Amino acid sequence: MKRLCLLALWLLSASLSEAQVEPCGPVPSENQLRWQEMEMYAFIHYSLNTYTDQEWGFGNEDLQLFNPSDLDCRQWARVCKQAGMKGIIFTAKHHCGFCMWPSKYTEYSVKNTPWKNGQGDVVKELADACREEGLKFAVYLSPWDRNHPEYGRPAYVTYFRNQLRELLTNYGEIFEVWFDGANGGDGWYGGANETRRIDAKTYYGWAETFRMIRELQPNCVIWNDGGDRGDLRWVGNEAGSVGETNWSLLNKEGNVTGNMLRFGLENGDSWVAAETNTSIRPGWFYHATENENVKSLSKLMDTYYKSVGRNSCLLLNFPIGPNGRIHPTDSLRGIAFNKMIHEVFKTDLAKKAKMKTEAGVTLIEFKKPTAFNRFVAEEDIRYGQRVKAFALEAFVDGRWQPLKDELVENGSGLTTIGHRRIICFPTLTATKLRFTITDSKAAPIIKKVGVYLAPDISPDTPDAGEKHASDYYIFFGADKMMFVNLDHEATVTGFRYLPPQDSRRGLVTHYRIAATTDWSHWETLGEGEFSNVVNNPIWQSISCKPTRAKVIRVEGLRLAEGERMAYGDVEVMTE
Ligand code: FUL
Repeated sequence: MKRLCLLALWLLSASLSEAQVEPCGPVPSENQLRWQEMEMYAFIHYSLNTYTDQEWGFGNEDLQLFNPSDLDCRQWARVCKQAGMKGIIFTAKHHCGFCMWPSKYTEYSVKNTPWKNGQGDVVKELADACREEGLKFAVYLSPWDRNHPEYGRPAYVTYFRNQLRELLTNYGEIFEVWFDGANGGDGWYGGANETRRIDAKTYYGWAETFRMIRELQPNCVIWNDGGDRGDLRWVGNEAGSVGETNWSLLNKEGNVTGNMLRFGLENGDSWVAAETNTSIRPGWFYHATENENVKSLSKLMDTYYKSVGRNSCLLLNFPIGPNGRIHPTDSLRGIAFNKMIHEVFKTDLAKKAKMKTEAGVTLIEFKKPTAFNRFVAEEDIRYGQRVKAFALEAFVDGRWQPLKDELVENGSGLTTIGHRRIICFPTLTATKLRFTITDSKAAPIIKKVGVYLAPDISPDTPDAGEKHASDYYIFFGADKMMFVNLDHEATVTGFRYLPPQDSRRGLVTHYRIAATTDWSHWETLGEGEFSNVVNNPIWQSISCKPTRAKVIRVEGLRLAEGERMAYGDVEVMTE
């Protein structure tokens, strides 16, 4: 194994004066460093969609629908805090254009709803609640606005900036602004009811908007997807994972490919760290049909390892229900999640061991055979991200055994480190652990290594919700098409569908199911009718010939009622 000869910086950075350390490549700004330290913060999706059971409103939804009986932003803030979130990003305006604050630039806002007789301001209530709980506050302002008559023309950009100015001046410190890149084209647009295309790079005039943000909120980071490069980047999916190789770099100019979002760019010229966004449920907005599908504790831990554990921050969404509160299942799960993170990382076994570092090799010698299954390393990213690859070996039964990241399918997964890297492997009992940096852009500056023993999560773990559907990542490609993404490629022998239990809406009566390993070749697993399912909505089972699959596509060819298919649970049978 190639070992790098490292400078004395290794683990000793604290004893060197900062002036002696030369940065390597781009380094994070103060704002980006502060942001990285947050590690986890919440998204809250709440809008008129909550009352129409939609993910994307068209822009003509009736304002009378917004009248929550029990809206309580303090409950949101308390839950998020107990779930370990350091702040909240709120959908002040989603694509439908409805404003959760009484903007003076539009009539399409809370001020014309029955809620509090039009006197309410959800943004203010939440900003205040966050401050009371010691959380930071941030806003999601959708550039795409399907309500505004001028969308697509210059007047809308002025409107958008006016709204942003309201949000950045009236609600205290804002830690992040979130500009979604979605622009599906069609919308109500003040009654025009048409499709409008814009060029996201030129239309919004981002440079001027960014200048305004820097001036009004100098400590704020910008997340921008689709226009000028912001401070943070999307990871290319909403499933909750960034690449195991994750450089916090991109080029300032030029197109960003899916791979660049996922892995960053090793030699990028700008620091653009990865923010991993995902929802605690399949959807971003609340749907009663998903109450049984809140992600399980093990799925959330997997998300944590694949985001915070891969040099990213985790932005975890909690939808608000029609009553104006976070659903109890989501809050209990969120709290269980935070508890589990504390449980896993409460005892650093390396602290009780003898640790020495020489020529880039750190040897941890335990006093007695010690069981562990997690390894953590952290670079001091103030001086740039340096490590390209490393090795981990455990001394078990008298010989060195190489370890790999069990959450990575191809290769060992032992590549970049950055702010924090967590490596998961099956529990082993060893007397020594060896951590060797094998490739690095410059002398690595490692500020911490740690070794931990994570407890098992079982269906008996309180509030863990360990059951079928929550183990898969499920999402909708269209109203009548859902995808079930398996963690690993597997041989599928059947599929089970539990209809929604409390309503016929979305219940699938006729189905078609297909499988793929590569998203391009689909193998049909079955097509037909779930007989008597309306009267008796029990588990429906379909067997198929053994087929390799990574993703299952389920089409609801006919529904008992409604336009959007729904499910109570699903299960994929594998060999
Ligand atoms: C997406 C949006 O289109 C979704 O509705 C949601 O807000 C998510 C966080 O970003 O791209």
